[in-house]
Amino acid sequence: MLPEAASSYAPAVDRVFWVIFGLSAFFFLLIVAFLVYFVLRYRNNREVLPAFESVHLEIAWTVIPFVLVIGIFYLGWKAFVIQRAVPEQAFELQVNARQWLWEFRTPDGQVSVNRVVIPADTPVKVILSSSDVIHSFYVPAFRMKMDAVPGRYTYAWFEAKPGTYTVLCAEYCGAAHSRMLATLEVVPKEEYEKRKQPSAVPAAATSRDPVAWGRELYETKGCNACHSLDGTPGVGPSLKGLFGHEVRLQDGRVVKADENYIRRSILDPTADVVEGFNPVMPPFAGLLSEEEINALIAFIKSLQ
Ligand code: HEC
Ligand SMILES: [Cu+2]
Repeated sequence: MLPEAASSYAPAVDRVFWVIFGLSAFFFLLIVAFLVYFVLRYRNNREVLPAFESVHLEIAWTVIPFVLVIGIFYLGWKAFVIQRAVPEQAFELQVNARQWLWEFRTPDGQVSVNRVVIPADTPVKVILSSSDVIHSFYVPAFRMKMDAVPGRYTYAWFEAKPGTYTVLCAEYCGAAHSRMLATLEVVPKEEYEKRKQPSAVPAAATSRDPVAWGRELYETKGCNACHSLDGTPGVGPSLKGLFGHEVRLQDGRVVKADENYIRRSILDPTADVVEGFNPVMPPFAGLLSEEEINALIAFIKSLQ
């Protein structure tokens, strides 16, 4: 009755569904059965029944639902935690949503629209962004759904068996989200290595290697005036080894330099000022396209 369960955690999600469904069906039938019984049994009864109290009954109808609800929470929590904890060394699939299509970018440089080939039996981290409005990346066969939100990155992951799966946009608040269909072609690892093709989109900027493009932007946008690549601090901190490390900020917070942090540091530098530096970096909001920001982040990531 449910769609094929094609990701590693789909059975855990289905278990929660069936438990909740089963409990709901059981109590629905029980209540309807009593309802029908009482309606028939007391249909001619005019006398007022004496008041009835039972401490045992009250304890039972408090404790039993409590145990059931906590049980549902426990199962749901277990499935949720698996979905949020991305395994190390995952294959990073960048997905950018736009009115009205999905743009995919794989670590080996494939760029494509509405169709992507990815390896099977490999943890795949989906890093979502949006160029315009909120979209929602939904793969029913994986039991996976995550919003793509303009101005930030969100993530989800899956490990799928080989097959061809449909991606839907589950954000139904605009004209054509429901037509944003894409296909994930999950193929065995060896076949993936063979099928890796150069970009399917010939368009100028989008098919460029993001790391090389990011390096070029680092120079043309003047980042090199303040940021070195060799670890020596200048006007600003060196970008070498930044990604994935912890950064101590002026206001005492310690944050992890992930994609969102780097994005914010570029677009709105005074939001997180690095300890020991003056807030002199100009904000780049509005000066870089979404693709350029992604390229700069890919470049900074490569500086390990
Ligand atoms: C005028 C000098 C200047 C320019 C130009 C500049 N920055 Fe900065 N940048 C800084 C300073 C100073 C800081 C540290 C203070 C802060 O966090 O605002 C910083 C912080 C950062 C950080 C956070 C670093 C960390 O260690 O946490 C990143 C990432 C960054 N800049 C990227 C860029 C990129 C990409 C560009 C080019 C598009 C750029 N910067 C251009 C001066 C500059
Ligand atoms: Cu959409």
